[in-house]
Amino acid sequence: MSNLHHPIFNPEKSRLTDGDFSRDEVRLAGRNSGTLLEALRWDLTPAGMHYLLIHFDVPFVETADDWTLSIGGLVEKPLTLTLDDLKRRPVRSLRVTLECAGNGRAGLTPRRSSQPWHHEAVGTAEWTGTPLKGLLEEAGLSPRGRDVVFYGRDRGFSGGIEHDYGRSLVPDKALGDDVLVVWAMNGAPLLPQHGFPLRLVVPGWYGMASVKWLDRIDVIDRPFDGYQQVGSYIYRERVEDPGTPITTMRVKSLIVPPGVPDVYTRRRLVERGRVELFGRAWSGAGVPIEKVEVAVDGQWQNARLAPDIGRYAWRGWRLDWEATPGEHELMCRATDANGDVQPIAPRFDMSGFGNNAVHRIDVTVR
Ligand SMILES: Nc1nc2c(c(=O)[nH]1)N[C@H]1C(S)=C(S)[C@@H](COP(=O)(O)O)O[C@H]1N2
Ligand SMILES: [Mo]
Repeated sequence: MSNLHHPIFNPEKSRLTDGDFSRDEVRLAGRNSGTLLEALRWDLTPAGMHYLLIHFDVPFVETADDWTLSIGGLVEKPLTLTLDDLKRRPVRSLRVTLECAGNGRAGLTPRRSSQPWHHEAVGTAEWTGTPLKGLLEEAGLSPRGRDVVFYGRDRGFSGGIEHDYGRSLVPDKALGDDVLVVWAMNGAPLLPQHGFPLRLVVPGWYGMASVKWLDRIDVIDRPFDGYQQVGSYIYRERVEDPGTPITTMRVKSLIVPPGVPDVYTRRRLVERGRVELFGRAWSGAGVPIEKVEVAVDGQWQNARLAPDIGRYAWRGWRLDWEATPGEHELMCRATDANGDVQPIAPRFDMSGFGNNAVHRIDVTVR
């Protein structure tokens, strides 16, 4: 079932490059679209504009009628639930900002050959479902349960290992109030590419934890050692580092590019005079944003924060800029309530994870 090795699927762990984007990277970029930076204006990213990250193939699921979620392993009462069973349970909606842990990978030198995100692998949606906690309580976790594993219906090879997409949470985390088993996004059924008909949403964590096409939960007596848990999603500065498992999102912010773009280079042209700069800032684990600063040509000023739209959702920010003719560089930098602040330069990671360096945009003012 798992851990099957096949000679034509080579482990890709240490594939670093600093050259042009390869055909494989471009193909991945076409499959996994990002949220357009101008779409950061919406509090809730419209579903068709929300970024996508699909490791394998989107499973072909025409109807939710025969979908079931099974909960088994070290539980007192194994459960098999249909979508209707789930929808009769307590319903909860949460606004959640999801960001891919690989967001910003393309900004590192060298970079890992993988999905070449620049800045756009982040979006915010209102997810509706039922708390995972209630399901696990009904099934009754055995005291021997050490890890709760979530499997999607998608399957493929990564690092030479064939597996169903699977991720785990320790029981304490899985039994938290805010982890949801979700069937709707922004008030509509999940789109196929976002996990139809059912997915997990783990607020405050990078996206990999929010398993799509969720059909099986397995409680096990040891830490889960599936590929997506131990073979990937580990911060490592060098191949030989044991590394640190990736969990919550790092503090980060982005600017909606002002003015108008060049179609190919995306270089911006801005008219002189007052320009309202707008962007978003977020952090992980429900930690609020404390401040956002914006630099024009290296001079930092505080931006105004827009109203809070939810504990796990990004925060809007604004700054009025008197744009003067010439070439300018804009940057933004967020600080969260823990005092964590974005670095100016990216810190290197072997797999290109967790790059939360400040966002920079060059503009020409006319
Ligand atoms: N089953 C399954 N779940 C998955 C993935 C996947 O490939 N398969 N990708 C993960 C990753 S890495 C991210 S960033 C988020 C992306 O969610 P979205 O495509 O709905 O934005 O889904 C996560 N859940
Ligand atoms: Mo991701």
